Amino acid sequence: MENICIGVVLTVSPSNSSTASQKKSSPSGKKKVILVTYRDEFMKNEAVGLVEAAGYAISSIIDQRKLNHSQYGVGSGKAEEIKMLAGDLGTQMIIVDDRLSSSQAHNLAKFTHQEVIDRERLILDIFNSRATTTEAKLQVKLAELKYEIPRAREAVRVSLKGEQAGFMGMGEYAVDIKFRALKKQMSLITKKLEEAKKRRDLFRISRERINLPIVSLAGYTSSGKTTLFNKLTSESKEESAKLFTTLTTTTRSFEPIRGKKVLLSDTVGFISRLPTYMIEAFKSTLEELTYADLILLLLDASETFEAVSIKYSSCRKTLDQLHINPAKILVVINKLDIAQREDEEKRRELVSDLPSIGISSKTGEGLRKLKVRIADTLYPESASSKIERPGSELEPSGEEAEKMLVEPAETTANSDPMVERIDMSSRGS
Ligand SMILES: Nc1nc2c(ncn2[C@@H]2O[C@H](COP(=O)(O)OP(=O)(O)OP(=O)(O)O)[C@@H](O)[C@H]2O)c(=O)[nH]1
Ligand SMILES: [Mg+2]
Repeated sequence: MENICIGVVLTVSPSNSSTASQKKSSPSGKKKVILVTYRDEFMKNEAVGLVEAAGYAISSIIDQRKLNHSQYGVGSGKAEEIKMLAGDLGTQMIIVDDRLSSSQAHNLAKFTHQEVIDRERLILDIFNSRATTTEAKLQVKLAELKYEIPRAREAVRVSLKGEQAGFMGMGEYAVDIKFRALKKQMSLITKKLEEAKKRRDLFRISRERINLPIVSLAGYTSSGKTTLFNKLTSESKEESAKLFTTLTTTTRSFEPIRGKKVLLSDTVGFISRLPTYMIEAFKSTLEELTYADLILLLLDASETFEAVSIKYSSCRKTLDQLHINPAKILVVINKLDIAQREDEEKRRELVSDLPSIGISSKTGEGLRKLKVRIADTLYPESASSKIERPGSELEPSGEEAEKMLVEPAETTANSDPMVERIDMSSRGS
């Protein structure tokens, strides 16, 4: 997962804007962008999904074999082509589907007169728009700072060498102050996140007091985790084809089989080519997975076998990074109602090292079997000993148990003045 990029920092604004007469937004009011991605179908599709999730309208897609040319990321001939295209289409932004250095982004923005962002900035934008709880907001801010600081350093270095106009138009003294402020924000956020982690730990301990087994949903973004969660717990959390719909963990209890109660957690989805610092920033959320007794790893069977295969290995890698014991994983092949039936055999082969089960969270196909599987795995003892896991004498009453399930992080970010005070607006400034 960490095998890739780390994008550009200072999101760079164009030095002057292109023809004022052209419409900068699509009929739907969305910002018009040019997406520069790879020729690989999987990467291209994923990039399109990310851009759409961020709420931009793609005016044109340019695919390239390489995006690591030193001056602009793309080659100079391609940069020229993009500049013309941007003028013709009246776009506002170029999104490059990889990591760009600060100077690459700056050069491309200056040359094309477009705002330029890279893949990581795009993901951060999506996270930003999705984060609703204090903890999620703080996690995103931390990831943003980790993204910004090294790039700001690079921008200063280049600026001092006289190769690039001053860092955000600032003098050296102002730059120094800005850096100190960024660092201070980072340590404040880290402290806040540690406090949130403590609250999360307390919450976990209270869950342990309930002494119910924990089932966690894991899987690539959009694999259907929340749809399954809602189906099993009768909840109504947001489900959407957009990537990264869920950013915070929700836990609810349900009975897969009468009398055999378990806790079910829905959490943030995975994506490939995510840099380590982003995983780090979301660590406490992802760590929830490490406490699960059973992990349902969802795969989206409606996708091509190539996509299923890439996503599966990406998820396994992430679970490995979190030191999850594979013996706890049950692979759930979801969306059977719209599955690529001809790939069934290959899919089974792909996941053959782990137990697996096929379902449709939408139609309910296979859900009974899944529930029995969950109950059998978590309550292997005979039916008569159902709820009596070790220490169950501590088990609180049903009502008390439900109270303990109120997430610690479910406050809105607005209730935390700290989040409001954070200013990351180097973008476009
Ligand atoms: N046809 C069909 N669609 C499904 C099924 N399960 C989920 N979906 C759709 O897939 C899309 C993604 O579902 P979500 O439940 O939001 O996916 P998620 O894994 O929670 O995604 P993130 O929160 O982004 O990580 C939604 O449009 C769902 O309606 C299924 O079994 N069949
Ligand atoms: Mg979700």
